[in-house]
Amino acid sequence: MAKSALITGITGQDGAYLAKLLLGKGYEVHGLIARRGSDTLWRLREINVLEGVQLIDGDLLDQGSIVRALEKSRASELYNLGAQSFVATSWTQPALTASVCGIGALNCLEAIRQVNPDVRFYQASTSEMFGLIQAERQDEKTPFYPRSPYGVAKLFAHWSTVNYRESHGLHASSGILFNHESPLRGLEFVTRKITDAVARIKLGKQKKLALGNMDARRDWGYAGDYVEAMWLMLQQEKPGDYVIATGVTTSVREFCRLAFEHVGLNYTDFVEVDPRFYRPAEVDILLGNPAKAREMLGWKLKTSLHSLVIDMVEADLSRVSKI
Ligand code: G4F
Repeated sequence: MAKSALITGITGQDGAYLAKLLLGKGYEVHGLIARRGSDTLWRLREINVLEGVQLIDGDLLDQGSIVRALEKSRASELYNLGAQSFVATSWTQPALTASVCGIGALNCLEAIRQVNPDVRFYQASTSEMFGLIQAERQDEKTPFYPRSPYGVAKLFAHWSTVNYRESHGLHASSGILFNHESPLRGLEFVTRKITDAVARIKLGKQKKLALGNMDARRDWGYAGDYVEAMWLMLQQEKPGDYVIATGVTTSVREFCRLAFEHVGLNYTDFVEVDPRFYRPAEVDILLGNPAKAREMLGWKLKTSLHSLVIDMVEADLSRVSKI
């Protein structure tokens, strides 16, 4: 019988790639979907997985709907990717962020306990929990110091996952994923904001690009590579926490340079700094050490930042040219 998986946040970037990966492995894939947005399904459509997945109405804030989704899907794996994932918004909507990112994870863990404690659980933890970094390269042992309401909420979810593993013996794992991007990234995130602007500027549809802190540095990988790590975590005999990262850190400025350079432009001619995009507290630099994932999961990074930038710019050129 085919294995069944339930994904919260299936309409997001990671949800779409994970759905594709699991369908390719012969899983029955179910997605919990809160039908709030206007076209929340575009990513699933774009990578041709919409037809293959089964969508179940429900909300992370409503534990009963997670219970029903687990019963209906008979899932043996639950991937909790649902979130208010835009860090900047977490300062203007801190309580919503805490509920969705924090209580949402707790609701999943409780639902598993209620329906079937053998269901394996993946929690989408994040490098944002390291915030004001306490070590030059962050790994599973680095102390956390979140700098945003989002980071604080995710830390609650992370420790809840550890706690349910230790208190109730659940097979609950946390992937501490560093930033991961793709052509399916939302336009509010800096990488996609840049590649979309590069395409519009190149095609004469935009003149300037306004950014915030261009000196911030991130460890950027490709989302398609990272969802494989999620799956690998749930295939291990024992649950655990794993850092997933590239081990390379790059500034927003350098990302801009690479993206503009790909279309033969110089970013300094188009990019302006606008303090409106500064954050009340910044995470200046992130740099992960994925050694444990490499050793224990056999996880391998396949995509370089340079080829990721090119893929994103090319995808946006193709999209913008059709508008
Ligand atoms: O692309 P960002 O908005 O991503 P951020 O805040 O690092 O968060 C992402 O990665 C986390 C993992 O560490 C996830 F947990 C989270 O859900 C999300 O996926 O911003 C990246 C950096 C920041 O330092 C920001 O201040 O880029 C800087 N930045 C500079 N100008 C900008 C802009 N960010 C955005 N979004 N827009 C700007 O104009």
